[in-house]
Amino acid sequence: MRRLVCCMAAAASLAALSGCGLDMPGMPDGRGTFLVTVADTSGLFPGSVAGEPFYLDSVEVRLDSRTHMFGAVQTTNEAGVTCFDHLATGSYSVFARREILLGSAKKTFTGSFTALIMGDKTLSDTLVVNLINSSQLMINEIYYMGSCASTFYFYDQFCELYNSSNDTLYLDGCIVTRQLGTIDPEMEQKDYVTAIYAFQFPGTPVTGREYPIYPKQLLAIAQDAVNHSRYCSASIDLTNADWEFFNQLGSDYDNLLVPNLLNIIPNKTTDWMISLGHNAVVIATGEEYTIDSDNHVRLPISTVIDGVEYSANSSSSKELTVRVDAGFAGINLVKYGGQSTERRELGLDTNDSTFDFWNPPYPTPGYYYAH
Ligand SMILES: [Ca+2]
Ligand SMILES: [Ca+2]
Ligand SMILES: [Ca+2]
Repeated sequence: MRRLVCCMAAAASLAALSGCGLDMPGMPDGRGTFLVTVADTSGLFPGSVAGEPFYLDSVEVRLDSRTHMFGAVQTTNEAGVTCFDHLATGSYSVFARREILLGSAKKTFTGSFTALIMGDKTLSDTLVVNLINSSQLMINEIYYMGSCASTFYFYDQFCELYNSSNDTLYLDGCIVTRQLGTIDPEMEQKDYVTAIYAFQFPGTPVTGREYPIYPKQLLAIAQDAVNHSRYCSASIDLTNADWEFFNQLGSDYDNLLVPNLLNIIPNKTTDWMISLGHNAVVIATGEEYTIDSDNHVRLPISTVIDGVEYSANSSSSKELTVRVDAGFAGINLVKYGGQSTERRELGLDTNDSTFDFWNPPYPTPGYYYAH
């Protein structure tokens, strides 16, 4: 690692890299070049100063197209620079990740942005990474694709939560939703998010201490806690799910051995069924919400603990504010393909699901896909 003290030095190193000479990512039709410089300003790296850019070597940088099927991974050099070339015109997501040992603790720094590559232009940009804050409750996995196309079987959907902190947290009164799947042009001006279905853990929000999730615990909430492989051989057994969505107003199945989250919307009889295409799931503290005139639930963003939007198509229009999730999980997933979407790394939450999630080949309720 070498700290560059002036911009001139950085510019010179960028110029030296023009035309790359690094590994080709393999897009023969493309002529664009993208120089990515990765820097930290936290002052946490040995030899760095807080507030000043410190260029990082050995950073894994991922480039994923948002407009066509393409992905490449490269590593920054001693000047903190890496180069992708032979790129086709289009929109790309850039993700950087670097681990260091601080004392005895392994810390992970990440950062991401999107960029537009046009024609044969060379684009240069600097990506500033930030330390992952992993002391929280988060959505770790959403399995929504279903497993049997022949019978349109998707009753095996589940949502998995993870406590990435070192403290026991409590789920009392927490709400888990299916978000309203519409494009709202005024979404970014609103201080709430809107759910079409909402289910709540028992207990008192915020202050309740009856329903723990222990440090590093993964907890699965099943649409229905049954052995789905009896109805679809490619499906999974969810009889051991930790919790179950149960709509007491409908004709929902209730596994009496698995505790329930109950529907909170008047006259709503539907189970927690989420879209197989494009949708979002939010968890909120449950301390405050209102029901609007369309019988939808408005959750103040200040009460949102985590939210994940998923879509097979990375160029979909956002339905969940970028203040909760800037990207999409589940990109390229196929309906009834039996694949799931899960965090790339336990506790990795940058609020950009395009970066935070990948698609393991099968669902892992209550455990993590080792990869
Ligand atoms: Ca149910
Ligand atoms: Ca039950
Ligand atoms: Ca899992």
